[in-house]
Formats: sequence, structure tokens, C-alpha cells
Amino acid sequence: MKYKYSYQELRLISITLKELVLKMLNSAGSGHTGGALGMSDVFAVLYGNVANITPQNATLKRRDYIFLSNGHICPILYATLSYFHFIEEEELYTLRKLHSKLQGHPHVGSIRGVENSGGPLGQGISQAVGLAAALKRDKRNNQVYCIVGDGECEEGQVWESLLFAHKEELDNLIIIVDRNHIQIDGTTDDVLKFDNLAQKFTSFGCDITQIDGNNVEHIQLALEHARSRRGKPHVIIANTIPGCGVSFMENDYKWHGKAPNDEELQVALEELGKIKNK
Ligand SMILES: Cc1ncc(C[n+]2csc(CCOP(=O)(O)OP(=O)(O)O)c2C)c(N)n1
Repeated sequence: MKYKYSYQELRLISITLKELVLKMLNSAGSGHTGGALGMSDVFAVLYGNVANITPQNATLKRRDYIFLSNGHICPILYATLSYFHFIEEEELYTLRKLHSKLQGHPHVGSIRGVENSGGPLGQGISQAVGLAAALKRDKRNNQVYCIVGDGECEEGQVWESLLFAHKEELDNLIIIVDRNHIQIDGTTDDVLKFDNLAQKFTSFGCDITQIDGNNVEHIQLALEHARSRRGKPHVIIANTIPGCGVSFMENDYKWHGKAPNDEELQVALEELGKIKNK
């Protein structure tokens, strides 16, 4: 398959997305940094090379759908939509402001490219499953992608939705789990242990791939593989580093829901600049 961007270009796009995320969160003064930074590689590959979604087809029935079930990491969604010209960059700096279209949890219909309202964990995946079932019944070929947090998987509704996805054999559904081992109050192990998350998805009838979610090549190959599989919903467990690329944010759950102040922003941008120019 011929892709638009090379792996090296995707790595650079991912860093640019991180820079936008940090700047918009700093300007908002609050919001979710860790998960947003950790998922920048997935967003770069998904929107850059794999999903059939552009500003031009974003309201057309033939598009692929990307749901963000862990809606709180929406800074990375907004940054991606800006990078790929769904919205202007200046709109990013209205994040979390009164009357802004870019709220701290996404609101469906506010801007092109936002497919579900977010906030209550477990609901986005349920909506994605419902849409995938409807598309399948209508014999349409659109792909439905849904991004889910690992802390979110502690919510029972996630598993109810998978029971239905399995029953309906939703092979048009690709769920990407942000396996970063943190959530709002601590590590996922400390809050509610999974032991073997992959095994749990398998026992719910899903096809599973486990990858390094900060490696654009792994992400692209996993998505390609998932698209080719038939008969079952597919789950990609993307092992990511929360806060990826900024040393003092990496793997620290305290950055789940905290924005960088001016000093922290400067240090973070310098670190990302060094990675970019390596
Ligand atoms: C139904 C529901 N319960 C609780 C919350 C509060 N909450 C917001 S984010 C979060 C943790 C989510 O963890 P994860 O999905 O792993 O996010 P990450 O830390 O990786 O960004 C919780 C419990 C919520 N938004 N919805």
C-alpha cells in the first residue's frame, strides 16, 4: 500500500503535534497533558496515512470514523485536526475558554472531525460499536476506529459494548487502547489491577495486536494488519509512555490532568526541539 508520509515524516509530525498540545494547554491553564502526548504517534499515523478522513470528506457518508472515547485527551485530537487543516491553528488557543468550540471534553458537531461527545468514560466506545453495527447492516465499507484509555477500561460499560461487538462480528471496528499504565489517581495497577489486559480482550472475542504505541512503523503495520482481518472486532493495545518526549512528564500520573506553566512549557519545547533536530 502506498502511504502519503514516510516514517520519518510521521515522527516529525508527531513532535509538531506535541508542541501544539503543550502550547494550547499552557494557554488554557488546565487540561490533560500525559495521555495527549503519549498518543501523538498514533494520531499522526491514523490521520496522516491510514484513515480515510479529510477536511473535504469529514461530513460525507463515505468517510472513516474516528471516535475518541477517552475524550479528556482531546488536545491531541484538536492539534491533529489543526495540523491536517480541519481547523485553523489559532482556534487551538481558545481551548477551554467560554463559548469556544474546543471544550475540555469534545462536543460532537462543534468542529469537523469530532465524531463523539466525550467525558463519561465508556460511552464513546459504545457509540462506536453502535455505528459499526449500523454500517455493517447497511453493507457499507467504512472503517470505525475508536481510541480508548486503559484507565477507561476499568469502566464496566467498555466490556458491555464488547459483548455486542463480538455478537455482531464487527470486523469493521478497530479499537486502539492507550496502554500507558496511568489514570487520574495513580497507576492503573494501583487503582484497579488488570493482570493480563490482552487476555481479557481475547476472552471477549476480539482479535488482538500488541505494539509499541510510540513507534510509527509498528502503529502503521498494526493498523494495516487490523484492517485485513475478518470476523471479529480488532483491538490494538498500544503500549505508550504518558507524557512521551518530555522527561519530567514521562510516566508520572500527576500529569494526567495538569497543564504546563510558562517555565515548564519552555523546558518541554526545548526538549522536543532537540529530538526534532537530532
Ligand atoms: C464514567 C466516568 N468515570 C470517571 C471519570 C473520571 N475520570 C476522568 S479521566 C479518568 C481516568 C482515565 O484513565 P485513562 O483512560 O487511562 O486516561 P489517561 O490517564 O491515560 O489519560 C477518570 C477516572 C469519567 N470521566 N467518567
